[in-house]
Amino acid sequence: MRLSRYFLPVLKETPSEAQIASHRLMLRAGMIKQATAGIYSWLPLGFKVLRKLENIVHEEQVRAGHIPMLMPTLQSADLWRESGRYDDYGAEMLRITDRHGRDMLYGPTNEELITDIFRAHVGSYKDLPLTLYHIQWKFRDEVRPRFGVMRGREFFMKDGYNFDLTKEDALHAYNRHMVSYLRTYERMGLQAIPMRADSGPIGGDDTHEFLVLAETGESEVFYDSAITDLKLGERVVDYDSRAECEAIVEEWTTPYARTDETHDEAKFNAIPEERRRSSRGIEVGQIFYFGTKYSDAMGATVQGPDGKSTPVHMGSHGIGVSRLVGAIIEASHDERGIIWPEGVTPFHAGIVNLKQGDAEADAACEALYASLTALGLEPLYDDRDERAGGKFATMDLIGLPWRITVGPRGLRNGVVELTSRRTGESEELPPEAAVEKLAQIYAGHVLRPAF
Ligand code: P5A
Repeated sequence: MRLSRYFLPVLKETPSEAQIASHRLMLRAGMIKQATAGIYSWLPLGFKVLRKLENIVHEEQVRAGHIPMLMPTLQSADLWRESGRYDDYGAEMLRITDRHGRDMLYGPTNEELITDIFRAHVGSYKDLPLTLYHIQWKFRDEVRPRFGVMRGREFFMKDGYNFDLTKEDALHAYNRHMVSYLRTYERMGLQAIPMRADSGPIGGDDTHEFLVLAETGESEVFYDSAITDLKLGERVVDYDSRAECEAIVEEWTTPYARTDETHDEAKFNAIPEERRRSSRGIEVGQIFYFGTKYSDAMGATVQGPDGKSTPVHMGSHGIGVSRLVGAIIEASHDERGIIWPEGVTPFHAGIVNLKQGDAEADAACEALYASLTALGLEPLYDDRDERAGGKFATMDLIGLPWRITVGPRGLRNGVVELTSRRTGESEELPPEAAVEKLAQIYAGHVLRPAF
């Protein structure tokens, strides 16, 4: 993309309404614009990051054997009356009446809708196990929407639902989700720690929240620092293997890690003092096992191997996709702007032309642009006729992990400058070597979602 042809409305001033870094930076970098309280338009740069996260979530869900689909945002109130949640959900639910006077709602979550699909089409244990998911906008009329996309009213969530014959099968689904979520967050360059939590209006006893440690997080968390050393890394996981999934869950749930809702002072104090930590965290996902809560209420049964009708065991699993954009920025920025991890960056590298209009500099930038594009990378070329300082400030603000600076002086010596946004370190090297280095850096990353 050439910056002269892009739509990147960066702001010079720091918006006064934004209290935390990610909100400020998303506004300043032209990623979002508030439409009304807690509801945002995703401008091109923000939309690109959102799509990258969505893509990673899809890939990891499919890898775990889960099946993508799409349910609508608007739902009928009748299903929610069946489960009893129409009244229970309270003021957070946005209720709408259609022209025929029918009660509708903008879905805050989809347990009822998916259970209705299940009961209409699945009748036998032979069709289990089944895990369906979608990534769709949700609406919760939060009392205090704040921090931009972190606590929105309209937000983008991946929500998945497992249907199993027995509790043991459903617990395997729970474990499988925990492992696939760990991998999902790692690919986004994040450490999200699973912590025993409270189930709230979703219900059930078994639930873990995934928290990214950050001072601006809304949750208070307590943990054993040993858990921060764990990493899935390159491990290949067989998601069908109960033992493998269970072992990984065991590894991550043995060190103490809880939110304030379930915090146990005595257990916490049993951790050696130097490893006891309490801090703030951003909740970027949550998984639940709630047994037959919805299948009992809504008659979602299958015929078991013994011929008897039995309610299915269910769980649900959510990732806050739009919140993650903010969470990644909270975890990765400095005073100059955002620092995208390679796995989610909207463009792979910026090209800064120090002397737009200089035939040699222009040609070198065009050649770099073509070579990077040919490798499947997406460069953002600042081809505007602007001062170098302004171009650097924009690149630093929008946070591309790598910048190639091209100027007549360097070109006379056959070199360009490659700079890491994270470390600030630069090296001078021939243009082809810079391209080669970027190819190596991005090897192993999925480069381009469809758009
Ligand atoms: C699990 C999927 C559920 O709703 N039902 C379907 C279950 N869980 S949850 O924890 O309530 O939400 C899942 C994740 O969505 C994000 N989230 C939000 N993001 C932005 N703004 C909000 N107002 C908001 N509310 C929830 C969180 O990341 C949460 O973990």
